[in-house]
Amino acid sequence: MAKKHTYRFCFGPWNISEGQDPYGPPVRPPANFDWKLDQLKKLGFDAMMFHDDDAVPEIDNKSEAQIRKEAQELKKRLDGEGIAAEMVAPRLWFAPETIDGAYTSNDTRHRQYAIDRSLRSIDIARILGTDILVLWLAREGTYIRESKNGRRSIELLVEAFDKMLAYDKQVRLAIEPKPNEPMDHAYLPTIGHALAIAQLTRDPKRVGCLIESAHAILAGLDPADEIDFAMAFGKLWSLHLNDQNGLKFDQDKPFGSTNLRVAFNQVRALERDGYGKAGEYVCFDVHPFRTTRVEHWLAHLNNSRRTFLKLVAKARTFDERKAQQLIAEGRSPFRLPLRCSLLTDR
Ligand code: XUL
Ligand code: MN
Repeated sequence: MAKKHTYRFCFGPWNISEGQDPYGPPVRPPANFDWKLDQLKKLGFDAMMFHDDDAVPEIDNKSEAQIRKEAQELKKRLDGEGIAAEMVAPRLWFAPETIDGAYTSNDTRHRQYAIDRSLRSIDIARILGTDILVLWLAREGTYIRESKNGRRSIELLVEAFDKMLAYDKQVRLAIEPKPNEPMDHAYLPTIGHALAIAQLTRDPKRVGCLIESAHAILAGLDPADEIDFAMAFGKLWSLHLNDQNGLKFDQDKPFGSTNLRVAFNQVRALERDGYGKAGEYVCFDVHPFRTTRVEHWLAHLNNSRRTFLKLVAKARTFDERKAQQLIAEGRSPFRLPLRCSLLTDR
C-alpha cells in the first residue's frame, strides 16, 4: 500500500449493480440507495457520483421547487454521513425524448427537454456542493449517418454547452467521451474531440473532460496517453478507472483486472501529472461480474482501490534512473514494470 497517498475515492450507486444485461434479468436482489450509501461509507470511500435521477428519483415528474427540496434533503444526509458529492450527470439516454439524441436530436422539443434537464442537473449539483457536471453524450450520434447533419450536430452541442455555461457562472462541464455504444459512432469519441469542442464554447476554460479507461480502450487508445494529453491542458477534472478486454461492448471491469501494465501506466501518468492535487477524485466506474455472488457484491470496488494503491506504490518505486540509463543506451525499459510487478509483491 502507498502509505502517504493523497488520493480520494468515489463510485456511483450504479456501480453496485444487480447483474442485468441486454440478454438477461438481474441476478442479485434489488438494493436501494440508502443501502448503497451505507456500503460506500463502510468501504471508506470519500464521495459519491450522482446521475440527476440518482439524486432526485423520477425527476421528470417533479417541479423545479420539488427537485431543489429533494436535493437539499439529500445534501443534509450526505453532510450527516460525511460523504461528498463528486459530480452530477444528466441521464439523457433513458427518456422517450432522447431516443434519437438529446442535444443533437432533430426535434426542437426534444433538444429543449435535454437542455432543461441539464439545467436542473446543474441546480442539483450546486445544492450538493459540486461544480462538476459530467456529460456522457450517450445518444449524440446516429445509427444512420444520413439522418443527421454532422456539422450541425457540433453546432447544436456547442449551443447546449453555452446555455449551461451561461446559466451558472461556476459550473464546469466534464465531457466523458466514448466512441461507441449505444451509438455505433459518437460525435465526441475521444479526449481530443472533447477538448477541441471546448474551444468553440463561450468559456473554454470551463469545459474539460473525464477519462474512462474502458472508453479510451474502445477508441483504440492507451488511456495513459489520454490522461497525459488532458492533463497537459489542465483539463482532467474527473476519472473513471476500470478495465476492458479488447474492442467489444463496454465491460466496466475492475481496475487492473485485464491488463495490469495498462493500469500501471495510467497510475504512473496520474502520479507524474499530479492528479488529485486540485481536489479531483479517483472514481471507479466498475461493475461486479454477472456471476458475482451476493456475499462478494462489493469486492470489485475494494479490489479496484486496492490495485490502484498498490500501483501507486509501484509507480513511486519505479526505477526511473535505470529507465533513463536504458533509454540513453538506446534500449527499451520494457521489463522494468515487470520487475515491480504485483506478482512479486508478497
Ligand atoms: C457509460 C458511463 C456512464 C457515465 C456516467 O459508459 O461510463 O456510467 O460514467 O453517466
Ligand atoms: Mn463512466
